[in-house]
Amino acid sequence: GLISTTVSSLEKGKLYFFRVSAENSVGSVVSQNVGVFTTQPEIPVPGLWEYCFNGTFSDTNLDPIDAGSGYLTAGLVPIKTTIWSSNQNFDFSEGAMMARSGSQFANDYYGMAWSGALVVGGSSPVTAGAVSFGTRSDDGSILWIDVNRNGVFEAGELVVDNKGLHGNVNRAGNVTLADGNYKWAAGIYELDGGAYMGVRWKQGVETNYDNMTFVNPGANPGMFQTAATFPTRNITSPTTASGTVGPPFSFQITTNVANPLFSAYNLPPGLACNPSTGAISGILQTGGVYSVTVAAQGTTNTVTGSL
Ligand SMILES: [Ca+2]
Ligand SMILES: [Ca+2]
Ligand SMILES: [Ca+2]
Repeated sequence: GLISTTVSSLEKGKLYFFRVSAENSVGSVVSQNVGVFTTQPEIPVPGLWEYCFNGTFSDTNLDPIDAGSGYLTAGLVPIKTTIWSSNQNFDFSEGAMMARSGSQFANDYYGMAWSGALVVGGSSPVTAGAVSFGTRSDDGSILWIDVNRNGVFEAGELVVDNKGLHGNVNRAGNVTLADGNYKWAAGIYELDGGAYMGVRWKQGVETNYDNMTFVNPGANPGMFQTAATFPTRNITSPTTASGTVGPPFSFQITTNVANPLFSAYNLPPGLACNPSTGAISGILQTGGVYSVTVAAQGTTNTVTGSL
């Protein structure tokens, strides 16, 4: 019969599988074929995601910010998440940060993070070439840019390293970027005592935070969007293949997804897919028509195709 169900908590841009089962008083059966689908990536809007965290945090929540115990992993649940797109300088006193949390954290033991994508070129005030960023913070702060656009922040992409327990300290860094959009994130934690977080930027190479201007997603339309977008990717191999029972069968899955992990579902008996090469091979055991789903998972794209 026709059935429907609602599944929540799915993540963006991921590959999911399902089977259906039916049961009665005699027993149950589970569908032989696996259903495969991918969720859509986030559709960006102007601004930056802003997250407030309540608790005792340290450098490990900033470095790396999207892995391990970092703020932007599934392991930490923010007490408040908003999209910041108002005309307001990135110039937050302790009182300002407490207000942004809706007074959900007190004056000590909290953290904040901001994520989205920096847009270079087009209508953005940021143009291709060297771009500098700086933070002034009490306590530690960082600023990451996914310079190589592979969807994750890596060691060489920590643009501003202002970590550590300290009073107000200025730090700056710079990167060279081409036109496009780049995953961008900043974060701070406050242990106790005073607190402040400021983020500034300037086109070109600038090593002095005081010579830069405040980041302001509202006053610089086009500078930030809430998520990075990556070129559309797909499975590029043929959608049909035929073989005969007996002799070895082989088929190559191809894709323009970078660093793909391949998989194939509902293959005829006797065939298997090599996850690293995308080669489907084996000996066909019975004749018939099979509907196979092939998939390629990369860091920024997950795509499926029919075979
Ligand atoms: Ca404080
Ligand atoms: Ca990267
Ligand atoms: Ca402090």
